[in-house]
Formats: sequence, C-alpha cells, structure tokens
Amino acid sequence: MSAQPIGRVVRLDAKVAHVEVDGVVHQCALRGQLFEGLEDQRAPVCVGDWVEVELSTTPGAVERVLPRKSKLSRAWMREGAPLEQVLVANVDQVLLVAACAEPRLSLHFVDRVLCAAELNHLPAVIVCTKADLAPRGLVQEMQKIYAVPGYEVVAVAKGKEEGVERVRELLRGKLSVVTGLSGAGKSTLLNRVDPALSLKTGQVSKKWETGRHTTTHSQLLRLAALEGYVIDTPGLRNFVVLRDDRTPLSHLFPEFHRHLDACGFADCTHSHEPDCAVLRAVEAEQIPASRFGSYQAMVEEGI
Ligand SMILES: Nc1nc2c(ncn2[C@@H]2O[C@H](COP(=O)(O)OP(=O)(O)OP(=O)(O)O)[C@@H](O)[C@H]2O)c(=O)[nH]1
Ligand SMILES: [Mg+2]
Ligand SMILES: [Zn+2]
Repeated sequence: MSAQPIGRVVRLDAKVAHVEVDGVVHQCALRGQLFEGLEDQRAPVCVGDWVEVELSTTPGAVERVLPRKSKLSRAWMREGAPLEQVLVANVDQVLLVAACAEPRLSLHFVDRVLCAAELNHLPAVIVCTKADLAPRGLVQEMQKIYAVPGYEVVAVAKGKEEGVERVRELLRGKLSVVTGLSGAGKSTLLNRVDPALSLKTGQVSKKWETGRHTTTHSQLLRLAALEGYVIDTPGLRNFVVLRDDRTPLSHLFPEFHRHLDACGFADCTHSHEPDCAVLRAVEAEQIPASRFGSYQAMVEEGI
C-alpha cells in the first residue's frame, strides 16, 4: 500500500480545507471519521495542521490529522459547556497584536491570550500597534508591566520603520500566529512586514470603536524574504481561556511562580486568604496590579 500524501492546512472554509502538498494547494473535504470522538472540540481540523490527504478523488479529502506539536486554543461556549476551539496548530510563537487605541487597549484581553499561550508552552510577544495614537506614556507603561512576567513589547507606529524591523526579526525562520482584537492592525502590520502579501485591511468603526472583521478566515502565508510563515487570523471579540484540570490558573502567570511556595495554605487561590504571598507581592508592586486584576477576573469567571 502506498503512503497517503501529507500536506499542511493553509486555509479553512466552512467545510473545505485548503491543503498544500508539495507547493500545490488542494481543496479537500473533511471525512466524517475525523469528527469521531471529538465531542469536546469545535472542529477537527485547523490552519497549521499537518494532514494525510486522499487526492485521487474529486474533491480530495482529509483522511487524518497528524499529532500537533503545539496549539493555541480558547473556550467556545455552547449551552453552558465549553468546547475547545483550536485557533491554530503547530506554530512556534504567538504575536499578540494590541492597538494602543482604536480599538481601546484591553489588558484583560491581552492577559487572557498570554495565559492561553502559557498553557500551550508557546512563547508570546506583544506588538503595540497604533503607537502614533497612544496616550502619552502608554507604550512605556506596557513595557514596564510586561517586563515583569518577561514578555517583550514592540511598539509600531504609522510612518515609522523601527518596530516593523523588530517584528521582521522575530518572524524570521519561524511559523508565527498573529492574533488580537478586530481592527488592532494585524493585517496592516503583516503588509508592512512584507508588502507582497497585499492583505485586505479595514476601518475601525468610529461609533463602536471596534474593528469590522475585515479578515474573515485564518490563512497561512509564506514570508519568502524571512524564510518564515505567519498565520493571519480574523480578529477576536473576546477570549476565554480553556483551562485543563492539571494547571492552576496561577501557573499561567509567570511572575506569580516565585511567590507561590510562600503562601500559608498549600491550596491558596490568591484571592482572599490570609498569609498569601501573591497578595503581598501585589501590594509591594512586585506583581503588576493590572496582571493581578486579570487573574482575579479569570478566577471569578470560573471556567
Ligand atoms: N494610525 C494607525 N492606524 C493603523 C495602524 N495599524 C493599523 N492601522 C489602521 O487600523 C485599521 C484596521 O487595520 P487592519 O489591519 O485591517 O486590522 P486587523 O487587526 O487585521 O482587523 P481584522 O482583520 O478585522 O481582525 C486600518 O484602518 C489601519 O489603517 C497604526 O500603526 N497606526
Ligand atoms: Mg485583518
Ligand atoms: Zn496565595
């Protein structure tokens, strides 16, 4: 029996996976067997997946998804029980694009995406776009906050090349996913990194201060000059971290780690307990207040 060809999913429409095999993209249906035993999953395949395909039929078909090296997922709420929505698979890092303004910067959103990256052991970098629209001191404040857990913050401003060049360096030789709120400037940033991409970009609604979901599907793109790949994704509206039972939320905040052993109770939730080393560190400004605020909000969410 000859081995089935293997390719990578570069785009996914409702029921069709675009799979690149040896440089050629084939449209493939999803076999029913792929859905078996995946009741806790929103979909069996995502962009970035390596898959076995059958190409002798028309259309071709995805037969099997190969084990994932990494993934970035979130909770997809349906009838109360969260499903896992794997946004992308097999990426090396997360580029989290957060606009300084239009749409307004949400540190809660930033921290949730960072937690999802931590959960999947993916390195993450924050790119603060629209630095030209930023209130004074905002970029410096972001850099100060995220230096504590150890995330790099790159600022990108209209008309300035500096940050874009740093982003190119970060993307070189890797497969990266670019994610963030709609209208944050993900596609604009990628066009600046490599103008040959010619991605569609959109306006931010003045009334609602939200993007308009200009990018409608995830797409894996090659950065020829950088020998790398990126996945441009549709903007998210919100982000709920899908937690596993083995990882306490506090473990997803790197700057909490060195304090955890010093709490009075072994099962301290770092919310109300006396003798809590995390709370002490927040008071001593060793843990940024905004990070602790995000932690508390996620604890209250209780998913
Ligand atoms: N002033 C300023 N505007 C920017 C910057 N980056 C992006 N924009 C504008 O922000 C708007 C949205 O940009 P997009 O690149 O379409 O945003 P996106 O994140 O891809 O949005 P979705 O595809 O909807 O998720 C466009 O009008 C861009 O021109 C920037 O650094 N400065
Ligand atoms: Mg876009
Ligand atoms: Zn504690």
